[in-house]
Amino acid sequence: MISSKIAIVEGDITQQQVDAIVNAANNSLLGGGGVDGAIHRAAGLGLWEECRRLGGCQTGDAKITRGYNLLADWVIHTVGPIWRGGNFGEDGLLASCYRRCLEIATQYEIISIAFPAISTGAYGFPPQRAAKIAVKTVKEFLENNSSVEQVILVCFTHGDYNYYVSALKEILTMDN
Ligand code: AR6
Repeated sequence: MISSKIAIVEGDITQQQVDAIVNAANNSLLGGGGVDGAIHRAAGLGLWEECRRLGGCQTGDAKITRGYNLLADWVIHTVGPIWRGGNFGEDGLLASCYRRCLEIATQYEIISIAFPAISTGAYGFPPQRAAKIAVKTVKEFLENNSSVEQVILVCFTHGDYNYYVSALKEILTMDN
């Protein structure tokens, strides 16, 4: 059952005990605020030094590093779209972030992975719309790939948690 592979939790992604956590980074991959800042603080300087060697990342794409001082062995850095009203390919780019992270996870034989709500902070993507895209993209990926066994969608606020729970319920009902 796909639904048993997707968990929604409220909390801090740096505290998740998973093989990989996803970072909502920017094109430079050199750190920033929000979840990016929290991950770099928790991981330590080694993460920044490895990121520096990656040469940045395109919006909608992802790159992997080690996790350094984090509980997770890996960090998959992805760059979400900046919300510009919805007519600039934002939905597709956001879906691409989730898909690319899961593709990389598969390549690295990562079994469990935690995602933050990519683009919904500093990048201004409407959170309810982002939650629907996140849930749909993860579900579709898990239907077609079997190596990732656990996807944790980590919400920093209770409001986001409610959006995710509704989005997951909606998508699972559509299947019945
Ligand atoms: N654990 C889980 N989620 C968190 C955490 C945390 N510790 N901290 C914040 N969030 P944002 P973006 C949530 O702004 O919108 C950075 O400066 C937050 O509540 O971190 O993709 C980068 O360097 C929100 O729901 O990422 C980029 O320049 C979500 O994480 C830019 O921000 C994403 O918010 C990327 O913006």
